[in-house]
Amino acid sequence: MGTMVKGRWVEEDRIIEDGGFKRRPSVFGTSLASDLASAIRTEAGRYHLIASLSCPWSHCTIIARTLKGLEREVPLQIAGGPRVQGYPVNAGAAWTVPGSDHQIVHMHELYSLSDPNYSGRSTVPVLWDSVRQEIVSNESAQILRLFDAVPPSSDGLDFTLVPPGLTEQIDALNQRLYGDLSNAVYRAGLAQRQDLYEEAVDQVFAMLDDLEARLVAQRFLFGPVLSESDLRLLPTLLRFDSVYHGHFRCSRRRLADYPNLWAYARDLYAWHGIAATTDFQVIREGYYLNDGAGNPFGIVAVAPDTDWSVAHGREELSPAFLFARDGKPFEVDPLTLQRRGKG
Ligand SMILES: N[C@@H](CCC(=O)N[C@@H](CS)C(=O)NCC(=O)O)C(=O)O
Repeated sequence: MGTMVKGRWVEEDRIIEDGGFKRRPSVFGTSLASDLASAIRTEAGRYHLIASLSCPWSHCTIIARTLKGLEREVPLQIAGGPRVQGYPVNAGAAWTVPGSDHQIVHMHELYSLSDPNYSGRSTVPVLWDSVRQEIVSNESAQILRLFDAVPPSSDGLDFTLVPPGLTEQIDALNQRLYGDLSNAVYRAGLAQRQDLYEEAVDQVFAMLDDLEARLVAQRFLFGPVLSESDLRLLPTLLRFDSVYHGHFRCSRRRLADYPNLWAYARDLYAWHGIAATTDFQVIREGYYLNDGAGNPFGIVAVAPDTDWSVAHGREELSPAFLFARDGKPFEVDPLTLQRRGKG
């Protein structure tokens, strides 16, 4: 896969160094305007999310958009299809950039529209400002936090995934989830050296073992209340048995071999709107046809024989809660995202 040098696409891969996969830091959106979150609610249709259904970083922004009730405010453009020059924006067909007459086919064209001198990878997800004609952010962690800060609509549920008092712990766990699991599976799958591959695999399973133990007695990562860390973890679990176990050679165990983690993943999958953001066939095709070397004939693995809709039984541990913005938890029905009980 190529990259951008001074606003132009070059067919040169700079993601492998000394046999190991290095993901570059995102460069847009290093600091965001403080009024951006409220602008997202009040200026419906101004900001657009361009994201891929197979990419786990994209997936957590798509899930946050759904849980936060931003479908109308933030239109979604699905980037996907054969990667001729990186990600196509519209399955290879022309796409009119919102707020302009520009027609583009590849993601990298959006990057050079935003910054004609851009050098770096043209990754998804991207949050696009159709008024200023620029990328607001190309970092999923930042987009996720931004969506969380958007005030609720008049009839929407007011909650936060990052309550005051828990921010540091959430940040610390997110960092481990990224380094030891969500990005480590890529380091395993894209490694060009046996030792680096094995090191990454060891990290992945040490982290899964930790998470399994953490989830024995509590419903979510921070107890009975859903937090941002749960949303950061879920996309990797959704892809584990379908893709990472086989294609990325994280083959020591399957998600389905971890009773608590597997039930936890099904619990989250059942939350309002999340299943509809998940297309396992598109996920498998996205990876097997585009990500990772060693699949010269483009064979897409068949789906594992696991059923995401089997009852998870996690309500026996506790009801499900969300945090109000003042940090007080309140009970919700995960299936409808409606408040339960009084208040
Ligand atoms: N730090 C970024 C990473 C995003 C990322 O690496 N996305 C991958 C797809 S899963 C991508 O767009 N790769 C294309 C490329 O590197 O050229 C984020 O979390 O938003």
